[in-house]
Amino acid sequence: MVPAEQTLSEVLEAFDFGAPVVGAIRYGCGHINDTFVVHTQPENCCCRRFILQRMSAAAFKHPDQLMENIIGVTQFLGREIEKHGGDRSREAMEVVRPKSGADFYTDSQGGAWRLYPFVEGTVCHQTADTPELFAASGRAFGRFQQLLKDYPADTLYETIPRFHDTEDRLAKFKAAVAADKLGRVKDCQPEIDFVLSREADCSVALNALRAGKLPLRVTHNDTKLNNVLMDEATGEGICIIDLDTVMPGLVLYDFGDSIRFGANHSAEDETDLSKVNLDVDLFAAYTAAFLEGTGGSLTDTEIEYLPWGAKLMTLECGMRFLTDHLEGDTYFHISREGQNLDRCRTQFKLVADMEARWGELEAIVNQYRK
Ligand code: ADP
Ligand code: GN1
Ligand code: MG
Repeated sequence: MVPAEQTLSEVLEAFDFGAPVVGAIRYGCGHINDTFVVHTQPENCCCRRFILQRMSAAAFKHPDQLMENIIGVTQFLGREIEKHGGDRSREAMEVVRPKSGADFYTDSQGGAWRLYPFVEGTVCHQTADTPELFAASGRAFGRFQQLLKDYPADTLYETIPRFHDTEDRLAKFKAAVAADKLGRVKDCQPEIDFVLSREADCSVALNALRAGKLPLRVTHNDTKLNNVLMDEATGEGICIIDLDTVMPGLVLYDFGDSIRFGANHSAEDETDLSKVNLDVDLFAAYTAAFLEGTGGSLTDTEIEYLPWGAKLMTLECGMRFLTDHLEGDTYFHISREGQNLDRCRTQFKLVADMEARWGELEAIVNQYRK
């Protein structure tokens, strides 16, 4: 794909912003899409902003299906939020169609672009500095899960096939090690061994699903702290964003991915591993708030498996970063060489911490079992 800037002016022409565009610059810390904030200047009124995104061609092979999912989900969420007396313009995303009336715009280089109003008066955090903040994100993700409980799951396309199929992620990882396309295997042996000694773990959630112990639900599947917008005034999580991977999944995926990213005080690509530690207090705060958000709807077994969600999502994500490092960084955006290996190492440090403190995690979760 050409750099997104190359077709940006063509793309800006394709949408009606309702006022003159005065600028568009890169925005946010996502690893997948190319995100821009567009500033417009309405007459006699303050600036109105939009989020303009080129969807990742490496991640999403069918932008048409992806956008059908997102339009369906955002409209459904909007109606549910209204029913509950909320403000859908701040609490649900809304797709702004291009002038053509299609769901998205395809540029002259084949890039697929979409537009959303910028949700103003919100903050997007990269680290959970306090348990209160992390709890607020947990309530929001739990509530999101609840709001979608009656969504017709069979109408959703699988935007990334086998997204959280940890067994499949393991197979892809092994294939990348065997291919060793860039000769990087020699520098990652401890990390490779870390995965190989945990092969059996990769089947724990899938075995429970196959045995009928865990139900499929409509899940977000990418519940990082920076995928929820927090109200600037109240600190509550109000709008869940990054809906690209809303698909049927296990609730432990949503719980686990939040813990993976947020229950520590370091950046995902921190190179000083002494700074990367699981914060059990943050784990507890999130657990309580997430369960509150789900309105007590999880089964006893789902709750019992929550620590596994945390460990599996962290192990899987580390494995994905390492796979991408071995394959030449074609999936996750990087800003420096070796960044995906650094990201992998933080994940494995967190997995090791979870294993060391497993009893504490189980005890916290047990408090909430019926
Ligand atoms: P990626 O898939 O690359 O992570 P996201 O959809 O999460 O892309 O967007 C990247 C960032 O852009 C988010 O973390 C957030 O800071 C910001 N963002 C996205 N959508 C909105 C929105 N509607 N209003 C305000 N900020 C947004
Ligand atoms: C990506 O899109 P973003 O940056 O919120 C990725 C997640 C990973 C995460 C790791 C579609 O999330 O699965 O857990 O990076 N999203 C996709 O930070 O692959
Ligand atoms: Mg994101």
